[in-house]
Amino acid sequence: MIPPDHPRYRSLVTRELLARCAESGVVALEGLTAHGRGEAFDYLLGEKTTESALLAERTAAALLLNAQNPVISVNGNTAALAAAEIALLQKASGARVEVNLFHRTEERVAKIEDLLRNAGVEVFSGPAEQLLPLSHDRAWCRREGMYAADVVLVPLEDGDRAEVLVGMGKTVIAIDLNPLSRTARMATLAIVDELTRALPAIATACREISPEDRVRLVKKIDNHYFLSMAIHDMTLRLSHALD
Ligand code: PTJ
Repeated sequence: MIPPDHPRYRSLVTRELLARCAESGVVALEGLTAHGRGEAFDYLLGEKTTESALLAERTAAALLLNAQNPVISVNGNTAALAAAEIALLQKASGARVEVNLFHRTEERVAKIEDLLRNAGVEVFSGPAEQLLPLSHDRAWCRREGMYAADVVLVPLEDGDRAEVLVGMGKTVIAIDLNPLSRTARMATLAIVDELTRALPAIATACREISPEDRVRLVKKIDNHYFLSMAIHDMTLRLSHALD
């Protein structure tokens, strides 16, 4: 039992949730270490959304709303942490939601799809094909889903798929607390923020963004700016950590 007055209450509850989801097979065991890496970077951000991350979130909203076939890709960690937030973002953006896994089994796909549906997500499912040029199981996706998408949101990605999707001419939005990760650097737009803060911020922006901003924000997306601002904010915080 985690006492609510524990100073790290939220973090501990989240870990407990992920441990339970690992036991049930929704989260891959490897997903627990991925979460730990994310937590470490979030410490460096002060566990809050920075100004530049908020701008990236508004830009992501513009990209999703301007897209013809936007797709939100969901893995085990994302489903466990943020199924309800995915449902809200789907409503606000009109994007398809598709499960795509690195540690893929049909059983895990079904469990994650069920979890999403129970949270109100309309899941784009059905038979997947090995359509992406990748030598691992993230290659499996749906022809009318991720394969046909023009904009793909990839939270907590594991690396080379972002590069492949960009190579296929797609716009890739990553959510990744690590601004040094391959995913963050390969993406068209990296949101360096924690998943459960980033998704509601994108959904809110989808509802509030003006038609002018929808055009203005996507005119010239400078991912280097977003990454360097995240590194700058982390460095600043580190240099004043013991003040
Ligand atoms: O469910 P599967 O089988 O598809 O597997 C999913 C994992 C997460 C295991 C897989 O994609 C993986 O191995 O990911 P990586 O390479 O560890 O990358 C995950 C990235 O997400 C890391 O850079 C973390 O810093 C970041 N991250 C972890 N938790 C969060 C996060 N970013 C934002 N919010 C978080 N909560």
